[in-house]
Amino acid sequence: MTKPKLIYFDAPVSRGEECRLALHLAGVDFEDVRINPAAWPAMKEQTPYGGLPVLELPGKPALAHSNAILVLIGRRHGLHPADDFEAARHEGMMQHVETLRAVVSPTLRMEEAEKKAAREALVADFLPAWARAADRNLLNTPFFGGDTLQVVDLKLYLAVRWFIGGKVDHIPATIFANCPKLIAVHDAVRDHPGVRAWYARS
Ligand SMILES: N[C@@H](CCC(=O)N[C@@H](CS)C(=O)NCC(=O)O)C(=O)O
Repeated sequence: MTKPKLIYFDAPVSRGEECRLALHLAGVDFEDVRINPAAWPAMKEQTPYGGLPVLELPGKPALAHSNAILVLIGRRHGLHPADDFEAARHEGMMQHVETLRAVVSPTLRMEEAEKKAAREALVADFLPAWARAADRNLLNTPFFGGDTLQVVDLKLYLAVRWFIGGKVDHIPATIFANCPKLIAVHDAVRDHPGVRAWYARS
């Protein structure tokens, strides 16, 4: 292996896409390996914890869990705070995004009636509470740490983008409308030149 390899499903979403964006913004020349879902069952037990993304670096064992990957990239390339307390604060917010995914993701596999009921319950309670907690921990603007984009912002961006596009059935696109700081992070990441460059690539 001559260059880093980021392995994820062939979709521009979630944990894999935030790691791809981090590598791109860090200026790392990486191999963007995209797995067909049909190939996944045979691969699953070969990954460190049975999930993707996985980052492979020359001479190192495979690294998994999106937050570990993001923190490593962030630390090495100035996209994560050097101050240990501020870094931990960022990691707390990154864990908050993982909590959101852990609660919402099971609904992806539900049949329609069960999915509708589960998501309506999330809209009534969990999602607004999650967003309020995110918003009150956003002490700076436009990014979580102030003026510069860091890996936590990529994670928040992917999480917010998931919902506000209006493509998650039974969850209104306005679900985070009362959380202006959360929306501001999303918009600032979306409009960041490096992020725009990633999506403009052919
Ligand atoms: N804690 C892990 C979760 C990994 C995870 O569950 N990834 C999903 C895709 S976003 C996956 O691999 N799903 C397929 C499976 O679990 O078999 C992380 O943060 O990377």
